[in-house]
Formats: sequence, C-alpha cells, structure tokens
Amino acid sequence: MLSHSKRKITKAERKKLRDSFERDGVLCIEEGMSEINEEELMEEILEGMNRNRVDTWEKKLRMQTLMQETPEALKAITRIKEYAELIVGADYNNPENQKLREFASLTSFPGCKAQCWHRDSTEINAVLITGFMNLYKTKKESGALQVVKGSHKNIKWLEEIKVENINTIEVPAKSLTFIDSRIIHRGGSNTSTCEIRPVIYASFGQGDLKEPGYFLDTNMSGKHRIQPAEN
Ligand SMILES: O=C(O)CCC(=O)C(=O)O
Ligand SMILES: [Fe+2]
Repeated sequence: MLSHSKRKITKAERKKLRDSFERDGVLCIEEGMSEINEEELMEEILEGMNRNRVDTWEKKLRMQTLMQETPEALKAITRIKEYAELIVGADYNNPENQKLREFASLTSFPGCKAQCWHRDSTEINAVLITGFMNLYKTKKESGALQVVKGSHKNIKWLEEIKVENINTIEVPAKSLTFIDSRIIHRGGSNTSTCEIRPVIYASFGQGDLKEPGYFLDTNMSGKHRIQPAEN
C-alpha cells in the first residue's frame, strides 16, 4: 500500500510503484483521496440515482450511476489522474490510451450479492486502468472489492479461483484502489445489516475494447486524459 503523503516521490520510488502495479495488477493508496469531500460525492450519487440509474449488474441492491462533472467530482478525477500517472507503464504513452473512458459510481446495500468473478477486459493486451475511491471505510462485510493478484498476466477462458489467492480490499474511508482491467475481481457481497458501500470510479485507457461498459456521461467525453511522466 502507498500512503497518500507519498505523492511527491523520487524516480526510484515511482519505478517501484509501477513495477508493483505491473506485477500485481492492483495497488491501494490508503486515504489517497483524503482531501475530497465524500458528502458532496454522495449527494451526486443520490442525484444520479434519480437522473440516470443504469443497473448493469444484479438488479437488486447494487446501483450504478454515471457521475457528472461537479466541482467535487472534478477534484476527485484530478486526484485519481495524478496517481494513475505515477503508476502506469509505457503502454499509456500512446495518446489513444490516455483518455478518461469511464466515470461512474457503484453502491451496494445490505443484502447485495457478490458480482460474478470477472475481468473488465479479457483481451491480452488491453490497456485500461480503473481507480476506485471508497467513500467510506470498507470491510469485507460491507461488500469490499476482491481481487486475484497477478491474474491479469495469465488470461485463460476457464479458471479456478483458489480461496487462498483472493485478496479482499479492506480500506479506510477515502482510499483509492487501482486495478488493471484484466485482473480477475468482483464487488463482494454486502452481508452487513446496516452499511452501504459507495464507490466512485474512473477508468483511463483504450476506448475500443469489447467488454467494458464504458460508463461516461457524454458531456465528459474527450475532456480528461492522463499524461504519464517520462518513463
Ligand atoms: O464493486 C466493485 O468494487 C467492483 C465493481 C466491478 O468490478 C464492476 O462493476 O465491473
Ligand atoms: Fe469489474
């Protein structure tokens, strides 16, 4: 895990981060979004539920909305972008792989079932990174993200998921977790009786992959991109 006080880092530290993201396909930055106001974002999620709920997964108790470019959301995108720029590899030097492709929210409520295990993209050379900001403290019981570390490197059609390889991303409020779109993962089940688990997420990368939903408000299309530092 990277601590958010580490945003200004040396070249060597950045290489270490990049190597670890390349190896694991996942990287957590605890409290990396600490200066973002989660109440403002929650307001925007609730407005989105009225405006444009998209419910792409289980129809019950897991809600997905498109995010709009409100001032707080813009701050959040900027922060996610800055961290992404630190950890992406050379594949993102291609301008076509730098654009914001998704900006949406997912909220699970008590009783929400786990998603099926999936990769957001099964294409071997897919270039797409997603940063999830957990608005609140997230425990396994509240439906934390679960990942199989390293699985982005070995894409097979049928795969056995071994319990010992599952990493459950339990994090403090306002943490940021990046995944490579090829990693096996799922939103977990919310077995709590009274906790919701809202996340907002932004994806940057290729826009022509087959599988991702590409949830992005049309107003934001083409407006944001990562600009990775020299590798
Ligand atoms: O809920 C999560 O953290 C993961 C969501 C996800 O993987 C998806 O919607 O594709
Ligand atoms: Fe996913």
